[in-house]
Amino acid sequence: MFTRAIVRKPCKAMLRGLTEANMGLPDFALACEQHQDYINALKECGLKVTELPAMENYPDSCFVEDVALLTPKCAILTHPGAESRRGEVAHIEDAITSFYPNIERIKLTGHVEAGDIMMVGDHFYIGLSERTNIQGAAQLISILVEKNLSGSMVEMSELLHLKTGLSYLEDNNLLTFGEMHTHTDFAQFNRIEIDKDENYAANSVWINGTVLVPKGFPKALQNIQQLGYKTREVAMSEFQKLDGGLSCLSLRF
Ligand code: CIR
Repeated sequence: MFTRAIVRKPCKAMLRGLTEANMGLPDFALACEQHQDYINALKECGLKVTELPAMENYPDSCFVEDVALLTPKCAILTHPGAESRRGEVAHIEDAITSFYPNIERIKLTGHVEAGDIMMVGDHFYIGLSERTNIQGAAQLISILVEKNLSGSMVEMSELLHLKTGLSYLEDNNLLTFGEMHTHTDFAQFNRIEIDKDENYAANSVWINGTVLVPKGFPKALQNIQQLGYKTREVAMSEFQKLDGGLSCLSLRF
């Protein structure tokens, strides 16, 4: 169960955020509205939410998930593969020190963005992407092992981040899209394949029994409901334009 979340407000500079989506520029006012509803959804799931202020120097800084990994046993600051995002790390450190007295960190030549990390109990799957390299993943695994946790690297080729195409919904249920549906590393899970035309919904988030699902993907929503989960839709159109999914907008712990 999670008790807390950390989010960071979107900034006006988000219009210059990294993206390969080709969906046009985000509407800042609508993004702020959607972000507020996202916070409401986290609160409805019982989380106490720490809201950090917008940071205009970092266009992608609302995607807080990428810059830290928060586990029940430790916090690890990442070293993002995207150069423009590296400065976000020091700012998230300030926010997590009150919750985690000892903070570990990924160092050069390692790169990790935590959108590439999926937690399944005590095990952490780490996607090797353009943002997360082998050196970073190896550092992360040795930190996890010291804490009696474990990690493994996942080869991938099509997705921005591992969780762009995967979401663990607990109870052995895994939402999958594209290459992840047939990936041998996940053969033991009950895989629920998300259709190509709804691929964005492969990034949904389990929080304390409720699954947050991006709004506008009816087949995915129905699939998740058929598994027995309570669901809460959240409009994400403005973040989707920046390749950001539901999980990216918060650190949950
Ligand atoms: C980026 O490219 O870094 C941002 N525009 C989107 C980050 C999305 N984060 C995630 O999937 N964990």
